[in-house]
Amino acid sequence: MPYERIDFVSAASGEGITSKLRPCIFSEIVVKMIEFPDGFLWGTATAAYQIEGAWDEDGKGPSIWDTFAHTPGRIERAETGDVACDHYHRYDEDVAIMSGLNLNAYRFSFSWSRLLPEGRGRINQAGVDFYNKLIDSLLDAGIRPFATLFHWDLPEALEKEDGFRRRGIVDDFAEYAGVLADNFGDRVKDWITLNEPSVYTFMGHVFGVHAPGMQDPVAAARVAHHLLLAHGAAVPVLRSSEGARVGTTLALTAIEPETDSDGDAEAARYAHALQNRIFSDPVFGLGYPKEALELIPEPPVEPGDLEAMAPEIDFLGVNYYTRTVVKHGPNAPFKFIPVAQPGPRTTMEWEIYPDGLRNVLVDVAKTYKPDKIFVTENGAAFIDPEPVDGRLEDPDRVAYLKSHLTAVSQARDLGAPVEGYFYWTLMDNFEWSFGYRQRFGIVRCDFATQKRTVKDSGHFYAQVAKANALP
Ligand code: GCO
Repeated sequence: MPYERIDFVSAASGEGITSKLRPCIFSEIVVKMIEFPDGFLWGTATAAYQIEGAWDEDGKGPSIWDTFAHTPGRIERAETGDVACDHYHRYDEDVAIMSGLNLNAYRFSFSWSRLLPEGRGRINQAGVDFYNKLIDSLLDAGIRPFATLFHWDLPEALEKEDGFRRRGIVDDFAEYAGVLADNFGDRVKDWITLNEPSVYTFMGHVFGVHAPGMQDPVAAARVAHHLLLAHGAAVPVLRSSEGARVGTTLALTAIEPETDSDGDAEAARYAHALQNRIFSDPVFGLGYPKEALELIPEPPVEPGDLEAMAPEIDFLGVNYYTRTVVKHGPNAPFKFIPVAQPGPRTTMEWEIYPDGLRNVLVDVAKTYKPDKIFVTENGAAFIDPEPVDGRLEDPDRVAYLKSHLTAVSQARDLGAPVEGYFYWTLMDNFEWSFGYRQRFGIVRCDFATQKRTVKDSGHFYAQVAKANALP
């Protein structure tokens, strides 16, 4: 097992051994460690709308998520991100928590409408000031910032002009990228253009359960195409600041056929094209997969677009949560039928399936040969107990971390150039249409008092980050 180091620990000291085990030990015990390479990044990921709050403070313009969450019936229990984790006012405390957890990287997103309230043109200096303070405090704490440009909270002003359905938004996005590079590029070196364009496209424009709440497949095809062009336009702008490394983050799901039959294999090809390759193929210069084009309305491709979507990037960000198991369904709307996932689930009803993370990482490494891969999100929601005397026990999340970090290590051994892992998420936060019910954090956030409590999983993750190894 190439990814395990065997350590021999003296039984005399009994270090790390429970008292129950001690009597059984004759001379030595074996502690297996999975080690990560020097410089491996240990972080958490968040997104502006999910944590910042201060939705209309200090000149911030509204985003489509403000509008959506304020619309009755859209979010469970009518919850909103108006206050969320109040990170806008408590960023210092949150950075101190990350530092206390030995983390050396942090993925966050900029709120476009906090910086450019109208989406373009006038810059809101108070927004610039906030992100300057956040970035400086991260750097002071030795935490490397990874900044996402677009984590779905489009300025409402641009949505009024048809959002990502309008081709001209590509220029607006490039202008926004320039504002970020100019103001923060001296200190932020790692940039992520988009977060999960597939989720923004489909949940927001086909299923209507995310902002802007549309159910229009033709619009969705335009959105997908313009997101890819926006990514392509932003890369050179960001790259123009010295030392910048630019990538993008895709939601990738492990797709598995239910059986070995040819029909199930065909279903898996369609599911893979629709859920994964529809964005990853164009980003890496392969254009839209033909199976995906059979399933969605024609994207508005103009000459030169396929090249424009595929500038060279420095890394791929992979968000992985679960797998999709499918069976033959030639007459189903997307030519596959999802079947029930067999394994244990999180409270999101997502199967806990760490092998899928390994398989996805190995698959993208082989298919697209990115220079580097970061796992930019991976995590689990569970029902947590209340803290008792400042301690919160969340053994399921600890087990989830262990199994998924093992999968990352296995993927590395199989050749995937994974150089960092960002747990989703730092602290419990606004989980989109689920509101605050789904808790993913390694830090509990009590939304009534804004008190933060590090969960057992947070303490466990801190040990991993410190040792650069998984005990
Ligand atoms: C996404 C987003 C995050 C989510 C997380 C858990 O994947 O939906 O990037 O904002 O909160 O994935 O669902």
